[in-house]
Amino acid sequence: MTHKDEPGVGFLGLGPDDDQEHLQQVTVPDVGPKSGTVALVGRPNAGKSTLMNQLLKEKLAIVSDKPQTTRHRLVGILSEAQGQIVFYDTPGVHRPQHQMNRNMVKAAQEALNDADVVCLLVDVSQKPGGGDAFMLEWVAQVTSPKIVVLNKVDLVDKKDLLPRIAMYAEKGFDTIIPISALRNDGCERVLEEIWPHLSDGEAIYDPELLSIHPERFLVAERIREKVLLQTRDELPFSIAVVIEGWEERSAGLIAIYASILTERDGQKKIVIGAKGRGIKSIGTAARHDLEAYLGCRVFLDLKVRVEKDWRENRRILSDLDRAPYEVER
Ligand SMILES: Nc1nc2c(ncn2[C@@H]2O[C@H](COP(=O)(O)OP(=O)(O)OP(=O)(O)O)[C@@H](O)[C@H]2O)c(=O)[nH]1
Ligand SMILES: [Mg+2]
Repeated sequence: MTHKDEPGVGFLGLGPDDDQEHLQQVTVPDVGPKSGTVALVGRPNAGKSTLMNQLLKEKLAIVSDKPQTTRHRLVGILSEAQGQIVFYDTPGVHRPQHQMNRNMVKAAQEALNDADVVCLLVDVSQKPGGGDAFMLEWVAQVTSPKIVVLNKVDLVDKKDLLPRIAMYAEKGFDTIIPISALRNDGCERVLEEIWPHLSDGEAIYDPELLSIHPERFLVAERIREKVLLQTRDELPFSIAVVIEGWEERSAGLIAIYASILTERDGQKKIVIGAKGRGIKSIGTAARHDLEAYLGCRVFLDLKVRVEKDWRENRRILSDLDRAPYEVER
């Protein structure tokens, strides 16, 4: 992994040349002849990001127990002996109440339309309901090969699983794979089922890449993960993290200046917490994670800023959307 970012200039601290940076690098042996894209879609909290991380054998996507954790299409690249799979981790499909959420559902929709193979994830620990029926209609819009992944089997009895399998079989799905993404149980089978659907073709991205997103975006995401894990009620939905500045102070020390956006003053107070304990604990967790992730010491300056109703603010949303852009293929 390299850290070539310059100190930030824009709202997100993204310099003009940042779109040339693909900083996540992995060492890969010869990559086989197959290639294609796979969209991981489903309702919020189904375990899409957990599964993608397991398949990539790296923590690329952030994960939390709060729904709507993923807000953009996240590209994860797996290059191995059989070929290259480009995964699209997507926001969970839900009824959108804000402009941000409409963007999220649109991002999932676009990934679904773009992908060569669709992987529909279902959380089997939740009773089947209207949301699952909606997802079925949703994936029915595309003609690409589809795989149903029944996730979180560690939380249910086998006898409760069988009717779920039968239900999806009845709907015409040939491939239904029960897994526990959390325990990495059954995930390899997902890959085994994907490969035969992919054609021979050149690798889509440089096989050394794990992802295509700017490192600053991935860092902001990791900070946001810590906020999600340490907040509750409506707060996880109403925060965003922006990188305001990024400075390589010396070899082995990076200073990162980040803001946590909240929608209201009251939310800001909650994030900061009594005597600053909330923000301190978020900052400590984030710093430890970033030091391990970036492989160097990190000075993390975290501030909380109120941006009233930012989830409806197209300018802010467009700045946030600029971060995880995709490289032209
Ligand atoms: N018990 C159990 N928990 C799981 C499993 N897979 C994921 N989880 C948990 O489910 C929660 C949601 O996981 P995510 O991977 O963030 O789910 P997601 O589908 O990406 O969610 P959104 O991004 O909000 O759409 C987290 O707390 C995970 O640890 C599983 O197989 N078993
Ligand atoms: Mg997710």
